[in-house]
Amino acid sequence: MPERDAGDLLRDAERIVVFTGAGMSAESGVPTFRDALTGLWQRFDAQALATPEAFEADPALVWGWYEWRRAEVELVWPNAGHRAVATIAAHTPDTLVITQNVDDLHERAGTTRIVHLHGSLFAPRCSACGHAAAVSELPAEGGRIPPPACADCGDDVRPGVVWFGEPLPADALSAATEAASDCDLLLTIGTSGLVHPAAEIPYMAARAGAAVIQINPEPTPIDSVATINLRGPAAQILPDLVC
Ligand code: BV8
Ligand code: ZN
Repeated sequence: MPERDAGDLLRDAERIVVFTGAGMSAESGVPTFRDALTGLWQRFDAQALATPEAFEADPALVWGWYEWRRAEVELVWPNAGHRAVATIAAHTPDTLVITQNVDDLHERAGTTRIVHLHGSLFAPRCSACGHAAAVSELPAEGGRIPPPACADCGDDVRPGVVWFGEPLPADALSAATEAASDCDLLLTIGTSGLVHPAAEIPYMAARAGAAVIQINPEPTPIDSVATINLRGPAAQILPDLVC
């Protein structure tokens, strides 16, 4: 029997997980995690800035970085890859998007069933009492911006993202683990597979017997479990898959 290609796997799948990383948003122009270090922040290491310790040491620096990144996301649009993912979900209702990204481009492309493993730029909360805070007016310019005070307890509001050294939201991680262990197809798109425990998702699906399709211009550790490797940019490859 001729080997089934990615389009066949997609057409036949009944339970799909789409696992995405920063490469999913690259063609929209969203700076990837490491590219988001320009201007004031260029002398920092992203992994050092995206930590509770950095926020503790200099809340205005870290809050300013996230507000600048949110402003960047608000300037761009979902790309053809995000729209193709929304088409997949419309065609196969039992599709869950599990993203490591903190932008809202999957939502703006029309996808509704999404798990944000690393939180969102659009869900600030109080660093003390956890009270959800309003998304403030976009900053007029970049730079250090003192975080707003919590309306409930007055403590600093923090970005609604998961920092290095912080646990992933338990509900998000269990929904993702459950879906990955039960799907019959997992698409992994634009992730280097280096950040744990999110990086374990494709391996969970492969162990459970799912087919794994990887879309990435570069090789990654996930090559070892990919049924099919599509080497190239998501916004070019995905639309051809769904047409
Ligand atoms: C935790 C939000 C424990 C913030 C982010 C096990 C082994 C090793 C290390 C660890 C481990 N367990 C824990 C760790 C430590 C750490 C970790 O994994 N470190 C790594 C770096 C070694 N993990 C943690 O700290 C996690 N927490 O485990 O807590 C715990 C448990 C209980 C109680 C207390 C503590 C938390 C990790 C979450 C960190 N937050 N994001 C923010 O955004 O500011 S992660 C952040 O970096 C992004 O979300 C992304 O996931 C990650 C990587 O970013 P990028 O490099 O930009 O993107 P990506 O890796 O996806 O690479 C881009 C890819 O796209 C490339 O492959 C490229 O080829 C491709 N590409 C480019 N263009 C395109 C494309 N693909 C397709 N189309 C294109 N056009
Ligand atoms: Zn509070």
